[in-house]
Amino acid sequence: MSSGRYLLHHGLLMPTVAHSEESLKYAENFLVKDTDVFVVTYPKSGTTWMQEILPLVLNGGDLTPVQTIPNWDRVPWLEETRTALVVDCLPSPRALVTHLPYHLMPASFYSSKAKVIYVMRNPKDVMVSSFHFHKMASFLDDPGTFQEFMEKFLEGQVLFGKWTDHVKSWRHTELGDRILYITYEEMVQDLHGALRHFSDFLGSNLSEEAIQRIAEHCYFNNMKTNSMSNYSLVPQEIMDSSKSAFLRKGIAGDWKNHFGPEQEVRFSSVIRGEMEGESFLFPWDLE
Ligand code: PPS
Repeated sequence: MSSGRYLLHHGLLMPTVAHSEESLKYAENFLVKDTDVFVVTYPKSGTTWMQEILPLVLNGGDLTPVQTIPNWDRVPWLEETRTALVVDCLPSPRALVTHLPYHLMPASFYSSKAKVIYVMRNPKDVMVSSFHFHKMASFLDDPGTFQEFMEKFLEGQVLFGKWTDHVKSWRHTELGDRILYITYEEMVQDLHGALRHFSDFLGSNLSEEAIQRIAEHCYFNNMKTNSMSNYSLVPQEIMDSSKSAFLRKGIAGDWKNHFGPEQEVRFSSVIRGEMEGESFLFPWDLE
């Protein structure tokens, strides 16, 4: 690991390109409002997609923000350096994303009425997406071979630590009906249905027509062309889309094109072991 590229926050690796001691202090002391909505994800689970969806669900389907504001300023990451700069420009209700585990949220979050949408994705696809991201992002270490990266992923020597710790932390909360769980796979399968869920959960009361319009805009092939969301605004020396696009494939199950049989067995058995005793079901096969 190249030290200048990462910092460690409570044992979790974060890239210094977007995180600093100050931004993490800022996140810790952030004053959460009751009307705030947080999207929570482990990296590569659908964050950018939700940065597109959430403003539209909250504003009734007006495309202006997603056509004019880059995703990182439109729905900023609580823990990143941009938040302090743009927070005063956010419309109400404020929409934020975070990769933080539950216990590292700001103190004011727990006693607030802020709502949370937690998006989970098949960890095999998360790892594949992350592997390609490490190849195209010059601010991250080279991932090495797929096998080497898999071992790092399973050990939690990757951004934001272990996938299993993240999903478990957000399953054991006191949030009750303040949190909605959804999977990337459900969104891929039925985006329209997912949008209806979000609308009901957030009390947005979206019409069928508005949901249809939002869905059309947020389908992978359409969203991929939105320069405010596809990271084409970032210089090529920082993110090289000729190596891999940020919005790469946008499908469920791409892991099947990457994992060999032994890798699949090893990966599944580690994840299964760490999820033992957990009652929640996955919409994918862990075999
Ligand atoms: S990050 O770096 O944590 O913000 O990455 P994140 O946005 O969470 O994850 C990137 C993956 O999400 C896919 N994506 C989408 N899939 C389907 N539909 C839409 N609209 C969409 N937008 C982003 C993106 O392609 C990455 O997955 P992969 O498997 O690499 O394609």
